[in-house]
Amino acid sequence: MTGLRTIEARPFPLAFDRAGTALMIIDMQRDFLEPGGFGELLGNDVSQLRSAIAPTKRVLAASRTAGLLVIHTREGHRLDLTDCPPAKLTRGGVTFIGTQGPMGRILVRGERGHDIIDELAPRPGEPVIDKPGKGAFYATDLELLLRSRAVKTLLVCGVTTEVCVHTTVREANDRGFECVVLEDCVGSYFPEFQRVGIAMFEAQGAIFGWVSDSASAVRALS
Ligand code: TIU
Repeated sequence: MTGLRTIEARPFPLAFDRAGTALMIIDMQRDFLEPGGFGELLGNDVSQLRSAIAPTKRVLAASRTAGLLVIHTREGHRLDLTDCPPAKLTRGGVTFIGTQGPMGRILVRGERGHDIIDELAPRPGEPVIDKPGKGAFYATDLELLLRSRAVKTLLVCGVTTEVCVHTTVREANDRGFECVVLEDCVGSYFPEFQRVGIAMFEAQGAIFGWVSDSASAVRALS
């Protein structure tokens, strides 16, 4: 399954080796994508994110066929919330995390709302990184997994573009990984944040990463 490929991307195409590439699907959880979860309780229209599901599903299928390492992440906390800093718990003066919602306790591990949506459910053997923060490298073993598999390039999908996707891509970029954000596979509750968030990756000669899309990724992997 080794072999050099090139993905069409902005600001310029990027060569990658499938053996050294991972697909990262960030926080495609019910708590962000379905009514009654953390996202909606924060006042957001969750339907804004759902357009990312179908293209991500196509990239996931192509990545599995190509033998890529597929990594899923979930934002959430321990049952006793000991890994949730008070500053996060009480943000805005209102506590949502840990309270009971229609899909269980908000952003708490093991609850229905915390889990990944059915459409993108992990397969047995695909690593799922449970993270307490916005970035997937903070307080997790993600870097160990990637280094152990000699991963250099990350294809990035998930939500939300300006929060957990941006934080994770910035963390990855500083650690020397090449990130390709697939713009139709990431979503924001705010159309202007989606537009500007995408522009920020590719500006200044790919200052944080490259921007591509699901069709280009599927083509490059086939
Ligand atoms: N609120 C928001 O836009 N996002 C988050 O809180 N977490 C993630 O982006 N996953």
